[in-house]
Amino acid sequence: MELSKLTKCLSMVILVCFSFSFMEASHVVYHTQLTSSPLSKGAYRTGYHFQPPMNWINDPNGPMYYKGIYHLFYQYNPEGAQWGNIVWAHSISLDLINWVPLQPAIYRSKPFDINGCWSGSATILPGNKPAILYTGIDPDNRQVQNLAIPKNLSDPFLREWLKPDYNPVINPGPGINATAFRDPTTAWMGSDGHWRVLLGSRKPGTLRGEAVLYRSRDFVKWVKAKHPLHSLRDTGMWECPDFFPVAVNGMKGLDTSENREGVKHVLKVSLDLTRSDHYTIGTYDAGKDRFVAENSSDDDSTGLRYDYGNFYASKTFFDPVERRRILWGWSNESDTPQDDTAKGWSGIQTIPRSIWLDVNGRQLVQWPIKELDALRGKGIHLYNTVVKSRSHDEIKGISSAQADVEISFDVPSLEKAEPFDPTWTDPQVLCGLKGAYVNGGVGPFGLLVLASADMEEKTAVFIRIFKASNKHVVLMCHDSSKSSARPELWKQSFGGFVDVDVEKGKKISLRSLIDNSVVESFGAGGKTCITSRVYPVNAIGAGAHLFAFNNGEQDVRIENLTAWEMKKPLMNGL
Ligand SMILES: *[C@@H]1O[C@H](CO)[C@@H](O)[C@H](O)[C@H]1NC(C)=O
Ligand SMILES: *[C@@H]1O[C@H](CO)[C@@H](O)[C@H](O)[C@H]1NC(C)=O
Ligand SMILES: *[C@@H]1O[C@H](CO)[C@@H](O)[C@H](O)[C@H]1NC(C)=O
Ligand SMILES: *[C@@H]1O[C@H](CO)[C@@H](O)[C@H](O)[C@H]1NC(C)=O
Ligand SMILES: *[C@H]1O[C@@H](CO)[C@H](O)[C@@H](O)[C@@H]1NC(C)=O
Repeated sequence: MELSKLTKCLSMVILVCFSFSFMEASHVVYHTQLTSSPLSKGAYRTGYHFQPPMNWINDPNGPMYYKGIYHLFYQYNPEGAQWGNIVWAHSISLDLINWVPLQPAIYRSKPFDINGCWSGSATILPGNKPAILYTGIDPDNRQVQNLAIPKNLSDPFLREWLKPDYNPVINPGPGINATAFRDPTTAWMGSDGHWRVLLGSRKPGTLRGEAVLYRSRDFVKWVKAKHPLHSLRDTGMWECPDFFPVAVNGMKGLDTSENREGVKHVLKVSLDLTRSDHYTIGTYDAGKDRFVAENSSDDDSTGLRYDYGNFYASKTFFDPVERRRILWGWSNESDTPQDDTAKGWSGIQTIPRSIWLDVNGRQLVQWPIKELDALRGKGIHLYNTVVKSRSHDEIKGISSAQADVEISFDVPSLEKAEPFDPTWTDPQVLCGLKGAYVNGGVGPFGLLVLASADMEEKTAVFIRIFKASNKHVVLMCHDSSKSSARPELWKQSFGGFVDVDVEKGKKISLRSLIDNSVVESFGAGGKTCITSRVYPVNAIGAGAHLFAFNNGEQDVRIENLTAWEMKKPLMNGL
């Protein structure tokens, strides 16, 4: 089908969905709120991040590409803004930015999922046949794994899904805790022609997190492997595992079953204990079906993270059109459950990110998919502008509550860098200790976003450079401590170290996607990423301002800054 025809199709679907699913929903209004509160003004709804018109969402599920259309499913409560009654909601897109809602694809209807349709993944079987494996909650509240297949493969929208009566295809057997057994990955095929899939679990009676491995010849009958693909003590329950190959050279993504010379593997787990996603780079020993982590990379809570902020239950998929691997993650609210009820919604998905292995081989790099650039509207540019020690400058000329800001800083000298204490191993703790408003030597410098005119409210996105015994250490932080005039909110600061040789170029870049209640930042071209949720009272809409700041002793220079207003895409019928 050609693109124009599809676009027409999609707009028809929008109309249909409007009249079916959301018209009624929009009658549920909350008139009890103070009319002047940002909540009732809808000030926290995001403009270009993925969210449905209302209700609770969490994990992204089964992202895939099929016959010209991108599909995203996600955990959804059709009945309210708190977690519960979970089904697989379903949206489709031509560009991963404009989204059209469909009816839920998988909902509670059979004994094997009557208490919930939890997370899972899609696999494209030979002959271009999508299949979904997901966790169902059975009448005894056991977690079982079910297969769902499209009813009509000629329908590129994949509107209806069948759940065969032979489900569940995987039961929690001996050695498995039936309430700690969930979130099947996309399956991959070994050289023996058999499928493999991972499930997140925790070894009964221990704190050992594990990625349990199952094999199948026909995708229906699954047999547990003797050993997990990988496990690690003291990490607690592993949720939402993700396992995929990455090319050692280049930015191109690989299909999940690819395994050859010049390929490494990534294992990501979501640690229920810390509510954060961690990944490990390593080697997949296909003969033994074991994952061997590299020494540079540790899969406990000290290891690498896609995102050092509010980002969880992420999942990747391979986009065969652009040959890239794309990452989705859930960013939860950090206001209160009462706020969520008043807002009528809770949770967003972060902007889809392309991911690839860094040239240094030690970590992944992430960057917002290029399709996002189509939303850039009015823009302003600054070149060669000094941000003096202990100063801030407003970046005027655009409306910045919904914006994309790219900035590159020159750091003329590192002489004044503060000494690095080697006991500072936790970047989040360090960002709490050395926040944006604690003066430093080289940095803190960066952006103040979602700032009120009087600067009482502001969220800082910044860099701070330290001098360790043999090198410089670069820290990137989000400081949310002054993000809102409301004292009762959770205003956790977040941080990550940035693995760059700052002595060499004496430059560092930041990009922030600002979207009303979310700030999603990419340091050093996507080496370190942080997402925060913030809820200002005054820095909303036209009241949101943008500043460059420097609370270090050393002057820094903006080599180049571009800031764009961001337009609103079609977002699930709104
Ligand atoms: C399957 O989908 C195609 C494309 O949307 C449609 O033309 C056809 O009628 C559908 N078949 C059935 C049995 O629903
Ligand atoms: C099984 O999992 C549940 C839920 O995580 C947990 O409360 C329970 O302690 C686990 N049982 C064992 C034996 O580990
Ligand atoms: C880590 O591995 C690299 C090469 O794979 C090796 O050169 C290095 O010595 C190892 N480091 C440690 C601490 O084991
Ligand atoms: C400045 O940034 C813009 C957008 O990121 C880029 O297109 C341009 O090439 C940059 N200019 C310089 C001088 O680096
Ligand atoms: C998101 O919300 C914050 C604040 O309430 C919690 O501290 C986090 O644990 C929570 N994150 C997830 C993944 O649930």
